[in-house]
Formats: sequence, C-alpha cells, structure tokens
Amino acid sequence: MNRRRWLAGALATAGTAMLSACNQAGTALAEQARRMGEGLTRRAQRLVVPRDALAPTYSRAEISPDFKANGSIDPAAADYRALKAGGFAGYRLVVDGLVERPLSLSLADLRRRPAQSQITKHDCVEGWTSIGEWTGVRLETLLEEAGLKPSAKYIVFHCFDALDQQEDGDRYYESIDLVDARHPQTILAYDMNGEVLPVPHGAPLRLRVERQLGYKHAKYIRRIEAVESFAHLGGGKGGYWEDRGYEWFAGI
Ligand SMILES: Nc1nc2c(c(=O)[nH]1)N[C@H]1C(S)=C(S)[C@@H](COP(=O)(O)O)O[C@H]1N2
Ligand SMILES: [Mo]
Repeated sequence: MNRRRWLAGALATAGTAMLSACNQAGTALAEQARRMGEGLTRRAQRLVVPRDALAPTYSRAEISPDFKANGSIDPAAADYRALKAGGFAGYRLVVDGLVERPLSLSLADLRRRPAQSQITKHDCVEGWTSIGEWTGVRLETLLEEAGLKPSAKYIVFHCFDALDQQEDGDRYYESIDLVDARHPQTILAYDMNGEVLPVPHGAPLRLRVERQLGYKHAKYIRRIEAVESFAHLGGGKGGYWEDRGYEWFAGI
C-alpha cells in the first residue's frame, strides 16, 4: 500500500515536472505524462479514503447498454451444465468453513432474504468500465446467519468455472477480507439490470464487491467458505488471477 502510494505520488510529480519542462513545445509526450499522473493520482486518492466508504452510484439513465462480459462466459463444467439445464432449480449455495451454522440455500431461499439494489461502475484491469444495476442479498446477512467463528479472517468464493474449460482445470476462486465482506455494498447478486442474472455475467449468483477491481467479483459462485488463511487453496495467493501474478488487494 505505502509503496504504491509513494510510487503514484512520485510519478504524478514527474508528470508535472515534465509538463512544465515541455510547456513551450506542448508535446504529445507531456500531455501523455500529465494524463498518466492524473490517473494514478485518482487511484491513489481513492486508496486513502476509508475502507468502508461507499463506491459511487449512478442513475438508471447511465446504465451501459452493452455491459461487457469478461473471462468465463459459459462454464463447461458438467455440474454447472446440469444445473443450467434445470434452470438452476437444483442450485444450492453452500456457506461453510469457520462458521457456527453451515448454510445450504436455494435461489428461492436467497430471494426470500432482504434484497438490495445498486447501480455501480465495474472497473476491469484490462482497461474498460461498464455501469450496471445489481440486485441481491448482502453477504453480511448470510455471514450473520451462519455465525462466523472468531478465527475467520477471510471469505473465499469457490466458482464452477475453469478458464481452460477443462473438467480437471483450475476452477476460479477469489477471497476478500472481513472489511470488504461486511461492506454495505457487498452483495451476492442474482439479478442484473432488473432481469435474472444472465449466464455470461455469472448466473445464478455472483459477487459484487464495489470497492475492488473486476477480477475480485467472483461469478458462478458454488460455495462460500470462511477461512483463517488461504495459503492452502490453489496456488496460495488467494485467487485464480492472484496465483498468476495479480495483486490480492485490488482496492479502488
Ligand atoms: N468465476 C469467474 N469470475 C470472474 C471471472 C471469471 O473468469 N470467472 N472474471 C473476472 C473478471 S477479470 C471480470 S472483469 C469480471 C467480469 O464480469 P462480467 O462478465 O459481468 O463483466 O468477472 C470477474 N469474475
Ligand atoms: Mo477483469
């Protein structure tokens, strides 16, 4: 965190210095440096706002007509395909691990719990954003019901999909800490833009963790596990993309 903030500040300063040095010439390079500094400064500013601050929300009119679907868009796993063929009637969300009362909930069960909607901007590291409306149940509601044990430190999301679409491929997973898990905008979404969540966007259930970059928003969730450490899962870095070099903390 500190190193990143320092780097952002240093680059922003370099950008400004370059801008004044090239002021006369007004080169495209200086303009590029200035814009780069601005982008980094904005991210650095958002990183210093309190972790529980709300992500910005938008109006219905601002919803993207063509929200991009990214990563897995139609999992090939046999268990997923069987559930999809049955309209997800047989789907159960399992909540287990370091909890007092493990849960197994159907989509109807989830829809019976208090619903929350939010219109937010999704921010992917690949450099695109889209605005969408998400409706679902707060993760905190389910964690309260299950009763976290005091040793629980992280919440892990186990997904149905493997990006290589192989039955024995590494399945997507993600993890967040309890600050993000309890954040008021952290929901398990079953609807998108007022319709049932479509398969390309993670049907039947996906995470929205609005203060984090796109890859933290696990789609196709099959199981939520409370853990003390994620060192024993996958490559040990806390997520599918983290195991391949992405940062675990992707706060925005
Ligand atoms: N299970 C699963 N979740 C995932 C992914 C994925 O490939 N599989 N891709 C991630 C990435 S990189 C992004 S940007 C978002 C894309 O969500 P979208 O398809 O609704 O745009 O999902 C994230 N969650
Ligand atoms: Mo992404």
